[in-house]
Amino acid sequence: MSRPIFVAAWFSPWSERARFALDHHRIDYHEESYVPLLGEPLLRLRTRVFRGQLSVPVLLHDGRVIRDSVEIARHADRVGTGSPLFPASAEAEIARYVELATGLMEAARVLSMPRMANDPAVRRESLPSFVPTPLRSALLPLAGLGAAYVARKYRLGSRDPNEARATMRRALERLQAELRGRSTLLSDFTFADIAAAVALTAVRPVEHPVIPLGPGMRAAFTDQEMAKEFGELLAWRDRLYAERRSTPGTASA
Ligand SMILES: N[C@@H](CCC(=O)N[C@@H](CS)C(=O)NCC(=O)O)C(=O)O
Repeated sequence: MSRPIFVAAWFSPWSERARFALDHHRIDYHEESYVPLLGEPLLRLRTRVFRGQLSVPVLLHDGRVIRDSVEIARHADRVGTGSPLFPASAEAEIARYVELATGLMEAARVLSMPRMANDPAVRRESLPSFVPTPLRSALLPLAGLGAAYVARKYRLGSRDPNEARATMRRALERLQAELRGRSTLLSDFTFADIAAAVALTAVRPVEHPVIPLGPGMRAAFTDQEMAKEFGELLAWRDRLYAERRSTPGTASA
């Protein structure tokens, strides 16, 4: 097996849920940091996708191009050595949780992107680590353009922030009710747990070396009110990360 290349936005929950699955399966991959807007032409060339939307994460492996976080996790299940994340007996339930978690992340993006875009300190923190310190200030306008580009691409401006908060709250209530104090959503640890745990970034990011967020990014992703209300869910997520999240694929922040 050749070494997969994982193209990811270091702090993005979509990238982290695929990275979590790759690491669970102890896959030795090389992560490349994607910068919105600037990185797109090269990614289009490498994936041979010249039309339509292209997002990250993307996994390039043995001539295959896998362009979706859940599909990357499924690929990890096929080639990796960890316990299965998509056991056949739980397919439908996992799909339901992935939908719930993705809806939560999409609603949260409506609220967090403007917080990121409007704060220069946060934009500076969002630049990947390969950008040297002396260049970071010069690249701030570019980070701003990138944030505006993502906001346009996902039509975030046309979404009602109150509606987004209501969607988030409904998803969190369902997760809390369905977890019922257990350690996993289904009888075993599956991708449902990864999807739900990572989606909780939208309420308050986990403190773990794989996502080394600075204080500005952490604040931009945090919703104080919901963090208080759903403390039980966050405590579950923190335990899950402490027990299950290995660190080989530490995001290159
Ligand atoms: N279906 C995709 C969606 C991924 C997605 O929304 N990615 C966003 C994360 S913020 C992205 O790539 N944004 C940067 C861009 O689109 O240029 C998946 O699950 O992998």
